[in-house]
Amino acid sequence: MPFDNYSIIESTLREGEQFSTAAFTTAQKQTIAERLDAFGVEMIEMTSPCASPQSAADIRAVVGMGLNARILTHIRCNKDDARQALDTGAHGIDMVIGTSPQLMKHSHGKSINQIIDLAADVLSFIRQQAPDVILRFSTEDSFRSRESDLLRIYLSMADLGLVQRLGVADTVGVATPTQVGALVHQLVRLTGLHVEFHGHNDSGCAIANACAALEAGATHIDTTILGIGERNGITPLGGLIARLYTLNRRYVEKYNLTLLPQLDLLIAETCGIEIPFSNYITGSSAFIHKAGIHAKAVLADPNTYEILKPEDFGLSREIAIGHRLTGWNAIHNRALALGLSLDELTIKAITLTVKERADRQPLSLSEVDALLLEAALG
Ligand code: HCA
Ligand code: CU
Repeated sequence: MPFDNYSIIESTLREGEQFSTAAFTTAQKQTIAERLDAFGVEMIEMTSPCASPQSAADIRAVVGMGLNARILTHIRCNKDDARQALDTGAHGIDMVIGTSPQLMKHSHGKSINQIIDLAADVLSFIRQQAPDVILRFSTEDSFRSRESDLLRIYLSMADLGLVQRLGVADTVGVATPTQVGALVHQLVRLTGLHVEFHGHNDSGCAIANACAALEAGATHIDTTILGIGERNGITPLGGLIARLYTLNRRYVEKYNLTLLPQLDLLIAETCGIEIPFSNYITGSSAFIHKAGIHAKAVLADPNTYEILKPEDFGLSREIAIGHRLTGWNAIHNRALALGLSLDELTIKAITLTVKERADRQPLSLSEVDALLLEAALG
């Protein structure tokens, strides 16, 4: 069953560090790792030790925390990077090399045959040094690579028997769910290895693509908190959770969902950004119901207009009532919440007053409350 046995590779501390305003201190990385671990992600990916001296020290610091999540680091395809990664004591090493014509020309200048030989050499070296390290091989820009090149490379890597996982990366956010499903399905069928999907969000498909990857048999999905990463980022953790929850809440039961709002807030604060109003689950308007017709139905049964239950995430819904689209059911409900028993005619008259005043300017909740109290006091 595609959604019953998947893991999240949380890459806020790797891909996320590539976000324009991210620059995490060691203490911040430890806090982020600790909260991700409490949330329940299975793996945490950290920036390459080759990036800077602090990056290498930070991997050691996070490995030293003894979390349940496995700590992975990320390297280019060369022995020096591999050596430095091994020195950090990380539980896993994610190796990547560009395979699109664009990256072969401008990134490393190697042919497909050279890529295969080099990758085999580096992976064998790592395996000799660390028989137990979790190893992944990934192609960068998989969806602009020639399919025949990809299959040659992945099959060669699988035949070596050195890696547990193959990764596909939609590096520029160009892939569609159908394309992702087709490639993942081929790799699962041809290699029998675990398959990871890493998808950028340039054209808005990152969550749909991650879901398509899982449907096709992928076992690992890369996410970052709020989706931060290069350019406009990758599959957001909260968005993936929302997507899977709406398919079947059972698929996300293994995670501590009530910790999600804190995670989003932590990253927003650390990166000096706002949580977008439209964000999945934690956006400021995610659980606000406004139009009278919606409010009436939600008050009767939230399921009418809510596919996610706010209380499952430690949040609550709000019925907005001080505007021209308001309805008397919502105003009546507010009166009851204030402990006021007003008859239907009075409630309808107050509703009309709210609408007339809101045509000039929306009312705050306390302004609506004042109208209700005034009417109750007679
Ligand atoms: C990068 C590119 C990468 C790698 C993904 C992966 C991408 O910044 O190194 O290793 O799975 O999007 O291709 O993030
Ligand atoms: Cu990426």
